[in-house]
Amino acid sequence: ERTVTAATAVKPAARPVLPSSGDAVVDLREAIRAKLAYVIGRTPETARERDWFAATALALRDRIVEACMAAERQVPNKRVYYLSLEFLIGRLLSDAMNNLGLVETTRKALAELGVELGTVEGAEPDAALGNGGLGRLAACFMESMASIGIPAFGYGIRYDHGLFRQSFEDGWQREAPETWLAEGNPWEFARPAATYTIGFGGTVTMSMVSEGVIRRTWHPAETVRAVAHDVPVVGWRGKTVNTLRLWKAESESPVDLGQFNGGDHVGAVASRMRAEAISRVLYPSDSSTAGQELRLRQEYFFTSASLQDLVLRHVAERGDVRSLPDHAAIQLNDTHPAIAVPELMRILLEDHGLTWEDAWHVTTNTLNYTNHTLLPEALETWPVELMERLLPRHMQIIYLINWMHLEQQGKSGKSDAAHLASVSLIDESHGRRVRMGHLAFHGSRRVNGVSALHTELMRETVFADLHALEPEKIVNKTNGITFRRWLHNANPGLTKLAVETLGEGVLDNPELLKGLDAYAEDPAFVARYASVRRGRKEALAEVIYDRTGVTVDPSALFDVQIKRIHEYKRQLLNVVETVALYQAIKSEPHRDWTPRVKIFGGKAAPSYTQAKLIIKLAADVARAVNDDPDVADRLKVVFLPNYSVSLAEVIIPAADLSEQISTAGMEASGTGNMKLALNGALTVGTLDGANIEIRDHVGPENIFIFGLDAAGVRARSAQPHYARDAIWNSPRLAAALDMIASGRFSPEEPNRFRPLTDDLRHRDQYLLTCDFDDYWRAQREIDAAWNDPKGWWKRAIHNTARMAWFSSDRSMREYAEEIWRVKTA
Ligand code: B1H
Repeated sequence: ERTVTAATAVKPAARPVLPSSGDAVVDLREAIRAKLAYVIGRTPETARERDWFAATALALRDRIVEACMAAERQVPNKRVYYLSLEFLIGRLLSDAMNNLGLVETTRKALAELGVELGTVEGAEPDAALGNGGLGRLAACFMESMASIGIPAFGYGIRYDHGLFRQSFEDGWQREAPETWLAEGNPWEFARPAATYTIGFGGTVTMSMVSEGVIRRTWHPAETVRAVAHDVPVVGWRGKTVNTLRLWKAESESPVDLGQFNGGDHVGAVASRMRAEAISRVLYPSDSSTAGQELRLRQEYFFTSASLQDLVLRHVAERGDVRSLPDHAAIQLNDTHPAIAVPELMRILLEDHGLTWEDAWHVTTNTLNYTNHTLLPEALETWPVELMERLLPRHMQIIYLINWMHLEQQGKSGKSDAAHLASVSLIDESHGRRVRMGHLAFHGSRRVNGVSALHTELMRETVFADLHALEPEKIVNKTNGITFRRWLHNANPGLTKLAVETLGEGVLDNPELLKGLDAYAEDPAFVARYASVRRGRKEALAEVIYDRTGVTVDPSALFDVQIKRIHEYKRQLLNVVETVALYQAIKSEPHRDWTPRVKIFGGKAAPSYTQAKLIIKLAADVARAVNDDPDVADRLKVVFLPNYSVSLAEVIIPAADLSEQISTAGMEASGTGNMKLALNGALTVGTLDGANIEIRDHVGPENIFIFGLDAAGVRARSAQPHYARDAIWNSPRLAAALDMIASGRFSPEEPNRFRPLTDDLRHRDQYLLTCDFDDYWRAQREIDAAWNDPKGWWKRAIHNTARMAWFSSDRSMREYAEEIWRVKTA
């Protein structure tokens, strides 16, 4: 299956380059000491935490390189290329140590140097090169591909600034730039040799190559260089090392000396600034499109660099570009790289001289597309006028693809205007715009959704007409999460308990977690499981106190909603229920209310006014509730600032209850829901996204489902005045809304929350009012369940035991078999 070619004939060293003392701890200790001295330029006495982190990361990176070289360097039969504008990888140190089996070795090596491992881990900045679930999924997939032996490259952008840092000023979100690269990145290798030229703008000329054969050539007006920076991704037990290749934008000429010498010092670097702007910052919008020119430049920049790179590699290894589909599978993570369709066509036509038919065959047998959302505001379309200006050749190719596509419809007798308008790659309903979803769909071999429900809705809604033309094209690939990060690393206590109960094998095969079902009522096991949770809750209580000043009782129910702030995710439903609960406690202060801590975390897009107001409401409600002596310790509300991957790793093992309460049909999958259930939090959720499959796996008795399902949402949305009616029928909801609208939580600005309450009363697009009463019912059922600890722990343990299917290893095996047709190790 694997062959060696001339390109790799020079055998690299198969053994470590450094001499070994025979003692792993001593070797690593000395390696770290050497990095500190010779790379960082510090002594153990003068080193800061950040220096120790860099030295440790550099020493471990050597081990990753050695693992990579130790494996025979052969050309794999087929590689996967995962193109994503986002990779939300977070910290890499514990990942690397764990997968190399070096956690204890590193701990001891650092201890001998007088440094604590936890401190060093804490000094690593998060690589927040993503917004939320879509970017984190790409990171989990990269780790899983390396762990199950799929040869893969991830391709993305090396943003100087990842997702903004969030703080609260009197409860209002403030954004500050994130600076993860300020002190360099010890994990990456700059690869200036892998540099490509990316064009923008300009003109297209035509020339006659031979009788009747016309060649079009693009002459860009502006060019930018894409420089590769590689981060090695080491798999479980160090088996495979893959590469995350991130492109940095650089100018062709750093400074215009003529302008500089003429005294225009700013103008002299203007074109450099314009070029470098492309990889400067991650767009902070999740589930909606930015729609700006710079965003399209980012999309084309990284897509073109990635395709040039992989085509060059293919031709070097195999000689003929026509065999690309046999040796490469390209996955487009949402439509952000959908420009790959015309760009691959252009490369094949212009650089390799393929005929249109051959180029189309190669393209549509190499590309695949994952859709992540059906929300209309997130479906990318670009104005034709902008595309013509920025990417004139691509626009021509898109027109030609579309012309042939529509022509084909005519030939099959489907030429009515409504059908053609619906399947066309160009939307002509409000100005002319290119539909990137349609383009990706038409140019791909397989198109997948990310949960069973979402995939079904894709077939029924946005892609219904395209689906009818090619009914085999859409497949489902339910999302997953990497258990190495979200169980083994984030929750070592629970992992140790699982290993001691089930054996080491559970680390390699999560299906063995099912064995925990037998212990769900075993008093000794339950006591240990509960004590692990208690430890994590105490740790989280400390973090909460440090970051918010609020004291919480670790024996209370920790009720967690952590995710991007978005109206469809309905944090507002949770806050309104909090207000209703507050009113109920106030009116019966002596009842035995179940003590709860409502914990929120998540960022709002900086321009998303309504989402920011929801954060402010949560903060104002928190202030009122936390200070009210009538409530005492029975209800606390906290909003942790700057939610991130590393904060998620602290919150998730401490959660008792997981809030997954999106409007049914709107959350494509969710992956936080999987992380929380795996760690034993019970879910309160709607029948949306992967919640449905989680229910199927953990059992309906171990999850709290409420509210309308997707069909119910569709039906209710069609009814006039549904919000008014729902509020009329729910005195509890009406009272909570009145309290918020009255200014009770914002006496300094009584009308502050009117935009929220008015919207609920008059529009309520996300049907919060319709689901409120059933949500309240579910929450009170949860109160009662919490008061039966045996029953609660039994359910929690069943959750941990039955979540194995949600491993991203399973997702990646499904992609490998059914989409990529690539062998796993
Ligand atoms: C998801 C996005 C997204 N879906 C546009 N769509 C973006 C759309 O910057 N943009 O323009 C950024 C992100 N993100 C999420 O993907 C879904 O909402 C989740 O339900 C899903 O679990 C996740 C991974 O599939």
